[in-house]
Amino acid sequence: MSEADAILVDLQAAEVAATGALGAAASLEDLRVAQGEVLGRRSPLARINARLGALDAEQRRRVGAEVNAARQRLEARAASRRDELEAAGRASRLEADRLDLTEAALLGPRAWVAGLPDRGRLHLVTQTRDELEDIFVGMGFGVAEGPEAETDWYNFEALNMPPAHPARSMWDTLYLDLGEPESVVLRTHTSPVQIRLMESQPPPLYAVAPGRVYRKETPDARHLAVFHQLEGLVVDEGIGFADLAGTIEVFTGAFFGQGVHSRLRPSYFPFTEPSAELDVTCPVCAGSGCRTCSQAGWIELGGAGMVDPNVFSAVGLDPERWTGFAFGFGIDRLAMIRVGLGDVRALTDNDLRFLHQF
Ligand code: FA5
Repeated sequence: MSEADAILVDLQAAEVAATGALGAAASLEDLRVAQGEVLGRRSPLARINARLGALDAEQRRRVGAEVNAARQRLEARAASRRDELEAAGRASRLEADRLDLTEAALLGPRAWVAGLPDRGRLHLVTQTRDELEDIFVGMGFGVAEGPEAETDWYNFEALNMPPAHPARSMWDTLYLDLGEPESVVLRTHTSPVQIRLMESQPPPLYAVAPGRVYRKETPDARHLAVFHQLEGLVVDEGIGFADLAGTIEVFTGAFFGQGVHSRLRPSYFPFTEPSAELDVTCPVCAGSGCRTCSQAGWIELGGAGMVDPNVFSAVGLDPERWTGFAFGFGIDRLAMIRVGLGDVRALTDNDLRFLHQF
């Protein structure tokens, strides 16, 4: 057999062995080693290449082309094996990351207490907001929302507080660095939604608007800097103070249960006239006086009153024709009272031992 033929026989054997070695690589690392062995400088292929020097020019060209073709086939096989191994790696990583949610769902809400995974729940404040919405929807109210970043007009001016009005200091305001200085605020209450409601639809209006509000306050046992309010607004013909008092009383019974009553105390808000502070019987002591209510028997929930004629004028409604009432109370405060919580900050501490009780 000529040397050229001998080389071709060896080449064929080397290619078969090399193809097998590449296909047998079980990992990317295996493949890297196998590639070095079958295509590297000390590989059978490299030794075959070295033998080409002994051939004459014509044979060298012919056999050399065969060696190159074999090398290209082996490189292609190495690349396809790499693709296979990478795809398998991705599939097994995905499989390992899979979350089996069925088990947690089956374990139920008390699972956490037993140290088992738990399916989670809504925050107490969210549960309270949902329940408030349900109660008012049951009384025929719609549910509205407004933006948390408000212009000075909605948060103050349209609510009968022109620039520099002293009542603005009732709310410690956080301003956003947007537009003219002090023109955009983080809303200090949900009352601006009253304006948005009256601007966007004609009376009669019966709506509540729950949402987050912001004040520049240092949190303490009864105050948060970010908390939630529920605004209520009714605008219709012939609405009087008794409608306000009746609505609040029905709501109080529905939320706290029979035995808890409401009362309205004279107060001042620029956007209502007359205005009232809204209290409910302390549900902890049923009105006899305890620590929660500072011995008063009553707990303050929010403010309320008849919509001021200036507010109607600001939104272009005729105060001679339309009358209405508005109220606004703290959702966190309501949740706190109902579960007998001594410190409102527990709602934002994110201590799971606390949150899992509700
Ligand atoms: C207002 O914010 C008025 N917009 C309420 C209103 C609406 C009056 C419509 C008339 C007509 P006030 O600042 O008092 O009023 O807040 C209302 C309620 O929000 C409070 O009674 C309390 O329940 C809750 N609240 C106020 N500040 C905080 C705070 N820092 N942390 C938690 N709750 C608060």
